[in-house]
This record gives sequence, C-alpha cells and structure tokens, in this order.
Amino acid sequence: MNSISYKEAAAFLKERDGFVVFTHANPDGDTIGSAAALVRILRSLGKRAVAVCADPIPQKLSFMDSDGIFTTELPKDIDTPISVDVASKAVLGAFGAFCDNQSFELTIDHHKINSLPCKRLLVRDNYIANGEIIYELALELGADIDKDTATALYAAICSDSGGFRYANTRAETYEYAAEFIRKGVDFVLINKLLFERKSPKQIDLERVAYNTLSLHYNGKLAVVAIDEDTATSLGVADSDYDVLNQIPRQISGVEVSAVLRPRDGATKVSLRSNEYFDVAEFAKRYGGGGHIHAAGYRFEGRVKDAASNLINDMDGAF
Ligand SMILES: [Mn+2]
Repeated sequence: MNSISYKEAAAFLKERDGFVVFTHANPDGDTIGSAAALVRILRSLGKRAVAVCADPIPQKLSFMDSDGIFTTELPKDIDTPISVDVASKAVLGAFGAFCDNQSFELTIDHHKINSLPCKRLLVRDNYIANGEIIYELALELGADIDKDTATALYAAICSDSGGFRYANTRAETYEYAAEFIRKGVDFVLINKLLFERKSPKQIDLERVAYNTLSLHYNGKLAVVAIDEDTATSLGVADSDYDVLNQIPRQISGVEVSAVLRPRDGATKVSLRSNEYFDVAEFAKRYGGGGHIHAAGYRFEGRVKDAASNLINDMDGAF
C-alpha cells in the first residue's frame, strides 16, 4: 500500500480505463454519492466506469442511481478496481471475496484505519466525508462538475456530516456545498430525503428503541438494543436502523451512545461519541473500525450479550 497525492491519483486515473468503483455494503449517502460522482467524472473524461454495491441502494438514495451508474453484479473483467469510503474487506459485504486474491488499484477513503488490500491509497482521515476527497480530486483533474455530479457530491457530504453539523465539518465543507448549490443542486429536497423522511416501520422501530434505552456510568453511556425477537416481529430492513443512532446521542450528558441490533446471525454495534471518546479505537477491540465520533463492529453473539460486553468494557472509560 502506497499513500499517494491528488496529483498522483489524477495522473493514475487519466492513464487507466475500465474502472469499477466499489462502495461499502449497507450503503450510506457518502459511499453512494462518492461512487456516483466519481463514475460521472471519469465518464466526462471519456473513460468507461461503473459502480457496484453488494446491497440494494436504499430508496432515499435512489436519486443517485441513474444513467446506468450502478450495476448489481460484479463485472467479470475488471481492469481498474477502485474503492470509495470502504475501510475494510468486511464492509464490502458479499463482494468481500473480491480482495481474497487481488488488490484495489486505488482506494479513496476518509476512515482513520483502512485495511483494504490496495496498491494506491488516497486518504484524508480528518475529512468528514469521502465526497470531499472526490471533489478535490475532480478539481485536480480539471473535470467538469455538472448538476448531477454536484448533486451526488452534495448528498455525500451532507450525509456524513449530518447536514453540516458534526465535528470535522470544515469551512471548506461549506464552501464546497456552496459550489454545488451554484450548480443547481436541489438541496432542499436532498436534505429532506436524507434527514426528514421516515417510513412507518422506522417510526415503529423508534418507538421500541425508546423503551429499550438504558443509561450507564452516571449517564455517560446510552444504549439502545433491539433484540432478535423484536427485530423479527417488526420486520424491519437493515437500512431502517439508521434512524436509531440519533436517539441515544441526543441525551444531555451522554458521551458515548450505542445502538445494537441483530444482523446475519450476529450483532451489529453502532457507536457514536459527542466530544472526547474515540469510538474507532474502542471498536478495534472487536475487529471493527470507523472514525473518532462514529464507528461500529460486529459481535459474534446475541444482542443481549453484545450489550453486556459493551457496558462492561466501557467500565473506567469515563
Ligand atoms: Mn463516509
């Protein structure tokens, strides 16, 4: 793995062709927006490019799924595989086997720890969104940013920054958003799609989540845990759970919030911190990763056990 500059990344993209841009499974606005924008930028340079995701693109992000940008199956012959916003093999989901016997030609990421096998790494781990790196790369390439590309970049940056509210949102983050708005991006609609639309199932899920909420260590740790039976009876999809992260973190005095729910016979643990606690460092103990204020891991076991392990492990942390 070799860390490269924007100049080197731009030269590499200009030289190569036949790009397949990989996103992470259980996709969010940042990975989908980054991939959609990068594919459009590469095509504007006359290159062949498509994007892939192991999971279906959620309805709320489907405005970026047009012009044949995303294909559901991995192409047979891949000249130049690239990843965006993918920190590890595990988060590639069903496409994880891809890197069993080959490396990504270029990995573009903003996670603190990236363990993906790759030949070239373009990382800005202090950026709130991967989409910001794609934009800066587009500037280096001198690529034309049309309205659709700007829309994907706006969605990427807006999504990971929680609507320009989270730490690591920089002055430049707002400046880039202003550029995208000048291109005609319908930011009112995107903000609404990303943050204000909830399905009836998600409201059911929130109702249950409030009932499971527990506070620990003088209210520094807040835990929401949806157990296996509840998840089955609600019939929620994996992507429905993203509304839950907001619930425990909003409580005043809470430093770390955790949302636990069943996934694929194990437990998915999502962690958020408000100020000082490095949740990425904590997630590493369980083989997970992420950012200082947002991270996650997979616990091989039931939700109940994942919750008690987590609570015990946080002893002495505050
Ligand atoms: Mn991201």
